[in-house]
Amino acid sequence: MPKALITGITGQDGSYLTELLLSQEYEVHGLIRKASTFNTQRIEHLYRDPHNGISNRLFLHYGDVANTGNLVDLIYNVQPDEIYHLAAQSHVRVSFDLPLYTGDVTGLGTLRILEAIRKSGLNTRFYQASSSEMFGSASPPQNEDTQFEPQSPYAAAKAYAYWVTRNYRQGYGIFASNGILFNHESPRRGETFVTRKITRALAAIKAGKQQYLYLGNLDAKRDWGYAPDYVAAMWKMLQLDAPDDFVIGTGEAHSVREFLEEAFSYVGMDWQEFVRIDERYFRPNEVDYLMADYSKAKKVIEWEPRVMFRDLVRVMVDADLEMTGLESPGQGRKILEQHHGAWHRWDSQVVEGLG
Ligand code: NAP
Ligand code: F7E
Repeated sequence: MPKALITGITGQDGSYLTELLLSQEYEVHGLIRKASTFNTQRIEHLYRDPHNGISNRLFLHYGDVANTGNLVDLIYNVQPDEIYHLAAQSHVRVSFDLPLYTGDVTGLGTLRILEAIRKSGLNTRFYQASSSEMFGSASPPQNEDTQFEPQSPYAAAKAYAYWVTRNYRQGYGIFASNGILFNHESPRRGETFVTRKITRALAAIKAGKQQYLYLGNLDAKRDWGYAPDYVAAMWKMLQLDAPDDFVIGTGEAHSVREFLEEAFSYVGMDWQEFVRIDERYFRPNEVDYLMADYSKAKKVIEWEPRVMFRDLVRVMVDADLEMTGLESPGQGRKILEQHHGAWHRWDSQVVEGLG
């Protein structure tokens, strides 16, 4: 039985990747932070129920990627075949408020794990969660050959992590790959990222619990895909004969304004009546336009996105309406049943889809 270690298992991607690996009969180990409040909601459905037949293949370990000793012990004790390093301070706006912390966790965290692998002498395959933010102000479309022009402490930390991953691959022969993922979203997306902030607010406004939605720059364009499609790409990268780096995205870009238009019009509302601009959400530097050229991934790992922009918006709106106790138009649910054979929700019923 292959063994995987996931850092960031409690995050959006960590939860979907766990479901994928468990469905492929992996034994999955996850690093979680000790918190005074619950931080395991996204994976609760996987490990809480002793009768689901999978919780005996899922193991959680306390730790922190800022803590070198704990990572060395964990990797030595678990001896994973594959490590998916997803843990990060992942919010770009927050990285301007916490630049040193972000550098330590998001940048040096990667080096700590690579060093632990090197010192352990294990033949572990390593996945680094690199980001399209590294491209920053480089012109679209961006691919593996595009030069990085990072525009935030987050992006600079990710660029550092990208390069040490390549250094350890070239210098020490470690199977270490970078997935350069463009924005990917879902009903499990953190509530302060713009897509989820919009779909949650839309549901709260419809339920009469919120009057306005306050946002920052509506002109930024992003290449938004669906997170479960993207975790499949991570896994595919580590199944290759040799390590390599890949851009993953949809090849389509839309502005925040277009996201608002698509979401509100789906439920027959006019976003302009409800959205207000608040300067607090502007960033010292903005990334204007990201759009992936994922042709290398299409060719080499045979990866393609299944859920595109309009459908993604519908999936997220349906999910937030239903989680607020409202009826949804249901198009999103239909799309997921068609593409994924299951309806992934925040409190996930995707267990049905596990083998
Ligand atoms: P996320 O939802 O913000 O999850 C981040 C995870 O990292 C959480 O499990 C968090 O734990 C954990 N974490 C944070 N600091 C930690 C620390 N010091 N030690 C141990 N764990 C720590 O992020 P995501 O959207 O799933 O993204 C996964 C990874 O891909 C991140 O590295 C992100 O930067 C990168 N990425 C994301 C996107 C995207 O569009 N989603 C695109 C490109 C790259 P808690 O639950 O305890 O906070
Ligand atoms: O912002 C604009 C904001 O925070 C998207 C992370 O997963 O993807 C994510 O980073 C755009 C930006 O994502 C608000 O200025 C307007 O232009 O949802 P976001 P991000 O910064 O693109 C990359 C690939 C990652 O790697 C990161 O980890 O939306 N925007 N108004 C706003 N953004 C937020 N958060 N909140 C607003 O009110």
